[in-house]
Amino acid sequence: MPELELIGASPSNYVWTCRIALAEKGVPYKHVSARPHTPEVDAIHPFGKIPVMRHGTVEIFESRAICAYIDSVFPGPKLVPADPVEAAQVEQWISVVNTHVDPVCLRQYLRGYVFPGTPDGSPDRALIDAAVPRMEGQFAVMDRAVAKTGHLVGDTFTLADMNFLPILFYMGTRPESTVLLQRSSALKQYLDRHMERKSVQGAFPTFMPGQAAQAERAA
Ligand SMILES: N[C@@H](CCC(=O)N[C@@H](CS)C(=O)NCC(=O)O)C(=O)O
Repeated sequence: MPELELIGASPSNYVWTCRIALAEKGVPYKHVSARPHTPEVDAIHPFGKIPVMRHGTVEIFESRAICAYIDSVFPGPKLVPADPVEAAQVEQWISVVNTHVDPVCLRQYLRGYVFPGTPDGSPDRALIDAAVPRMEGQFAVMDRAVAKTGHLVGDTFTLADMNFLPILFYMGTRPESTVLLQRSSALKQYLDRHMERKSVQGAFPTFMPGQAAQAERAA
């Protein structure tokens, strides 16, 4: 079988999710670091987003599709349980994480710190302050979701957890979200526990979001 290539810079939560999935399945792969809208990414994703994947002649874009491919083509533990109810619950949480949590916690709140777009590069307080009340509600929902078993679905580490964990990690890197995490005891325990996983550590970002952009601005 040809070697699988996962293309995308490691700080991306979606790249991180796919790399956790590859490690959980035990699939050897080549990680090619590339930013959104660069030629190697644009060659596969019609909107230039990361991650994208190449496996021989197969090219796939969108993290959920990449993980579906990995789960069905390779042997190893299933990323999505075979049980139909649990499988639907995994999709339900992936959808909530990607359509509710990611847009507020990362695209709005974290972005207010790392890509503020302010003249002097200082945090965009209006963006951040508008996100925090919405995050409070989301943290409460997610805290309840993991309280019973320490997982989003059943009592195993599924693709739903793989989607959520990178976002939650970034929430521990900024002040307001750290306060929310400290108040959400089940969520905090969930984060601390699963950050220890080999698959999660092995794909840990080699730099933090915004760092390269800041370095470029300074140069
Ligand atoms: N729905 C996509 C989202 C991917 C995505 O938004 N990736 C970000 C990096 S975390 C990106 O490429 N952003 C550049 C852009 O939106 O133009 C997926 O699941 O793969």
